[in-house]
Amino acid sequence: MTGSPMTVRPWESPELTAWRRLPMHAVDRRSGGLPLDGPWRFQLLPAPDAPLSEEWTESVVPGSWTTQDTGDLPWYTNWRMPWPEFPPLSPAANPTGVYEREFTVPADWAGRRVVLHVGAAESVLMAEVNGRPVGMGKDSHLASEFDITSAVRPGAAGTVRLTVVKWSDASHIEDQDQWWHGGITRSVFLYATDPLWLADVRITAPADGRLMVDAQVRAAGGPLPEGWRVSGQMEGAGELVPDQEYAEWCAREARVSDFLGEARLRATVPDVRAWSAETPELYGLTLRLHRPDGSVADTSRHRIGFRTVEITGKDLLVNGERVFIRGVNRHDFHPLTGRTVTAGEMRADLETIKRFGFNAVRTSHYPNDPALLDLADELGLYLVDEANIESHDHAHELADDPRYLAAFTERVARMALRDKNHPSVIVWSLGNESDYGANHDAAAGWLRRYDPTRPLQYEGAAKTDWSSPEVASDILCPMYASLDEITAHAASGEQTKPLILCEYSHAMGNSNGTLADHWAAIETTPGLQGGFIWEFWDHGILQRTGDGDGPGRPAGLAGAGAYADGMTAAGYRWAYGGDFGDTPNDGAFCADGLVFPDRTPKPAMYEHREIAAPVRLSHAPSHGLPYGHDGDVRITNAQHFRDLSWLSAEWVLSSQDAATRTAPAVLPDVPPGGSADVPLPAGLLAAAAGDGGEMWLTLRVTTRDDEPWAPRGTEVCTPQVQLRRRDTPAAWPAAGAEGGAWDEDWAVIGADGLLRHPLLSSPPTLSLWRAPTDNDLLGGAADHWHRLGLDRLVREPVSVERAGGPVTVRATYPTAAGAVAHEQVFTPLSGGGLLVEETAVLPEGLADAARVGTVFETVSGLDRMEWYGQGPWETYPDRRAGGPVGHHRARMDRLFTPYLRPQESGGRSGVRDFSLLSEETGAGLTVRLDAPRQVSVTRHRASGLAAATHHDELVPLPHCVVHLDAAHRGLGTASCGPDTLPRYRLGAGTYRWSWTLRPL
Ligand code: IPT
Repeated sequence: MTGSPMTVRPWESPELTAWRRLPMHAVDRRSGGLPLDGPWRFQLLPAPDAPLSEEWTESVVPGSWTTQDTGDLPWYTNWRMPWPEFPPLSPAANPTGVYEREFTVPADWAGRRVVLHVGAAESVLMAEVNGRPVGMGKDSHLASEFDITSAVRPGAAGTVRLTVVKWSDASHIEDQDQWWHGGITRSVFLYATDPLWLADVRITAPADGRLMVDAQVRAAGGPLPEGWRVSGQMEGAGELVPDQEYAEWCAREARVSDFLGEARLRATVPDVRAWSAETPELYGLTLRLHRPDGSVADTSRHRIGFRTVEITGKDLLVNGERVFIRGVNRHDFHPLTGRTVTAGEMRADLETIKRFGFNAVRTSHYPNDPALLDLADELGLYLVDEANIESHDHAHELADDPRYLAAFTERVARMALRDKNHPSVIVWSLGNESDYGANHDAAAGWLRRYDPTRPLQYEGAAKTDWSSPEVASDILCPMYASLDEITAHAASGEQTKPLILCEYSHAMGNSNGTLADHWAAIETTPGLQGGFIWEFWDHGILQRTGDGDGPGRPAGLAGAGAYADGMTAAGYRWAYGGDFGDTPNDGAFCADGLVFPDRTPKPAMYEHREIAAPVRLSHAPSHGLPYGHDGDVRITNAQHFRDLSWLSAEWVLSSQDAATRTAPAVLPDVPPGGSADVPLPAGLLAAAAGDGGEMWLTLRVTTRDDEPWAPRGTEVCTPQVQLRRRDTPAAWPAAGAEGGAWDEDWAVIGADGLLRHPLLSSPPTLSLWRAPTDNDLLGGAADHWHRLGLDRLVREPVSVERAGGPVTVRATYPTAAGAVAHEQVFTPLSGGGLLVEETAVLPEGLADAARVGTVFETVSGLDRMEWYGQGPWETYPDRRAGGPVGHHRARMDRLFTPYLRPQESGGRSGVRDFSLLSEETGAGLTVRLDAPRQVSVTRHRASGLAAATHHDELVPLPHCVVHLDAAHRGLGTASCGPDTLPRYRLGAGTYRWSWTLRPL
C-alpha cells in the first residue's frame, strides 16, 4: 500500500485478488449514499512505487485518465499484450493514478456502518481513508466495497485516497480487444447501513409466478441478535409469506452455528405476466429487515421479472419457447470518455439495439455497469453476462495456472453474486478467448452449484470438440464459424447443445455480408438458434488533428449531426490504433461495429432490422407472379410472445414509372408464429392500374404507441413483395429502335474510342476494382487484385468502327492474368440520349475480381441522386435484404458512408434507373439500366479512397464518380471470419450490360 510498510507488490501478485474487500451482493446501494463523483485531486506517477510529488492536478471521477489530458494516452491492441513482460509481471513504466479528495460523513451516520463503494478501477485499486489502508481490489469491471466505519468520524471531514495502478498481473487476464485505459471508470460513493443489514438478496422468479426470496442478514461485529425478521411486499401479490420449513431449519442450525442470518419468503403471483425480451413485465418488490422491536433496519428494492430459462436437448427455451437469439456484442465505450458511460448513454445504446431488431446483448467481455442490467430488464433484452477474463496473449499458460485460480473463480462468482436477480441475464459466460483449463472448470463448478437456474457458456471450452457434452459450456457458442460448418453440425446427428454463435458477422468497415443467408439457415435449421454480431461500437476516439494528438475535448464537437453528414467537425477525426503514437497497435481493427463512434447506425443495421422483422410478408402460396389486382398476401407474426396489436402499418405501392402510392393497412390478429392471408389492397391497386414498369408492395410497419425503447410511429420493418415484373426487353431501347443521329456538337467518340460528352468530365471505361474494404484487405482479396493489377488498370484502344448510327469501340485491359477484352457499342438516341451496350470477357485468372462494370465521371454541380432501386441506405449484393425497392432520393454527401478507414462505400443494389441533378436548377442526367444493377455515386475515386487512412484526408471532388456494375463482389466478413459465399463472387467469362444516358 502507498505509505504503508507492506512490501508486497499487489500489482504483481495474482494470488492476491483482494484485501478487505466486502463480498459482492445484489442489494442496490446507489441511492441515499454520499456521492463522491466529480473532480478529485490527481497525480499520475510513472510507477506504483514512485514517490508522490507536490504537484496535484485534477481528474474527473468517473473517467479514464487516458482521455483527460494527463499525458497518458489510449493504447489499442487486439489480443497481444502491449508490453513484453510475462504473467504475472508488469512493466516498470506503469502509470499509476493517485486520486484524493475530502468528504464529510454526515453526522447522522453516527452509530452506522460506513462503506466505500468504488464502481470500477483499472486495473488495481488501493484505498486509504485518513491515511489508513482500508482495502485493495482488482477486476476493472466490478465494484470494490470496503468497510471504513472505523476509519471515519461522522460529522467530521476526512480524506480518501484511491491509488490506481494501470498495469498488473490482472492486465494479463483483461487482455480484451479494445483500447487500454486507466482510471476510475464508474461512480464512487459512500453509503451507510444499520449495524444489522441486508447483506444480500436472492430472488427466484420462474414464469409460473412462484416467487422465492432469500435474504441474507449480517450484523456488525458478531452474531445476529434474537428476534430479527425480514418482510417483503410485492406488487400484485401483497405480503410475502415466510417459508416455515426453511425458518425452522434455520432456527435449528442457528443454535449450532450462532450465525445463520437467513430468511426465505414466498409468494405466488396469480396470472403472472411473464418477462421476456418482447414483454419486459416487471413487478416491484420491497424487502425490509426489522429489528427485534419491529422497526426497520434496512430496505432493499427490486424489480422482478418472472421467467424461466432451460435447455431441452438442442434448444434453449425462455418460458418454454425456443426463442431466436438476435444478439450483438457490446463493449462499454464512449468516443470522448473512453470507458466511462452514463446511464443515459447506456439507455441510448440499448434503445438503438432494440430499434434495429436485436433482442440480446453479450456484455463482451466483462460485467457492465449495474445500470445496464436495469435497462435491459426494463427495455427487454436477453443478456449473456460475461466475466472479466480474457488472457488472450497468454491464454494457454493461464488457463491452468494455479496462481490465477482465485482470480478466475472470483471474477465469475462476483458477477453472478451481483447480477443474479436480473431477469435479463439468461446465460452466464465464463469470459472470452482464454483457452480452456482447470481454472475454467473451477469457475464453472462454483457457478453451476450457485445458480442452477441458468445455463453457462464459454466458447473456449467447446472449441475443439463441438459435440462433447462434458465441457464447461451448456451452449455451443463458437465464434465466426462458417454457415457450412454450423449447418453441417446441425445435420450431423452429433449435436448435443443449442448452437448460438457468441460472435459472428464481423462489422468492420463495410461488412456484414451474408447476414441474410445466415438467418435463412438459422430460422429453418433445428439446432441453430442465433448469435451475436461482432460488435455494436466502432471504437473511434475523437481526436484533435490541428494541435497535438490528445483525445478530443471539449465534448460535443463532433456530435451525431456532424458525423451523419459524412464528416467529423473540421480539425477532428475518429482515431484508431496507432493514432496516439501507441506502438505496437492493431490499427483500425477496433473500428468494427454496427454504429459509428457517435452511435449513428451503419447501413448494416438496417439489414439486421429487416432480417429480424417481427412481421413478414410473402406471396400467399396459391399465387404466382403477376398478381393483377386480386389475390392474397401472407402476413406472418415472427415474434415468440406478442401479437401484432402493438404495431401499425401502411401499404406502399411503388411502380418504376409512377409516383409511390400509399394506403392504410390493417394487421391481422395472429398469434406468435402464426400467419394469415390477407387480400391485396384493391383500392390501391386499382388506382395504380395504369402505372407502368415493375411493381412492388411494401408493408411499412411502425410502433402504434410509445414503446419503452421507441416513440410511437418509429419504423420497425418494411417487408416487401414484388407484384409485377418489368416488361423488358420490349421497353428497352434496342439499337436503332429509337432512331437517333450523332450530333457531333453534343457527343463525340474520338479516334481513341473514348466518349466526349457534355455531361461527363471523364468517359465511361471498364472498372474491375474497388477501394478495398477491411474485409478485402484482411481477407486477402485486395492482395489478389493488386497482384493482378486491377487497381491500376490501363486501357489500350484496339478499334473504332462506325456504321452510320452505332459506333463500336474495342479495347483491351492487360492484367497479370491476361487481357480483358472490352467492347462498347454507342448508339445515339433521339432527344440527345445515348445507348451504351458493353461486353467484357474476363480470362480464367481474373475470377474473383471486385467488380465488372463501367466507371465515368460527371460534370460538377450535381448534388442530388434520385433512383428506382433498393434503398434508401447503402446495399451490396450480399447485404441487401434491408433495402426495399422503390423511389429513393438523397443528397450526394449522404449517399456516402464514412467508414472510419476510407474504403468502398455508398453502393446501391438493384438500381433500375437513376438521375443526378442540381438541386437548384433540376438539370442533370439520367441513366437507365438494362437490369437491376449495383450502382455507386460518390465524390471520390476508388484510388483516393484506398490511399486515405482517415476521412480528414479525403478531399471531395466537385463532381460525381459513377460506377455501374454488371456484377459486384459481395462484402463477406473476411476481416475476421468467413468470406462471402461463392454465389456472391465473380467468375471468369463474359459479362454483358447496357445503359442509356440522357440529359435531364
Ligand atoms: C474475437 C474476440 O473475442 C473479440 O474480442 C474481437 O477481437 C473479435 O475477435 C474480432 O474483432 S477473437 C478472434 C481471435 C477471433
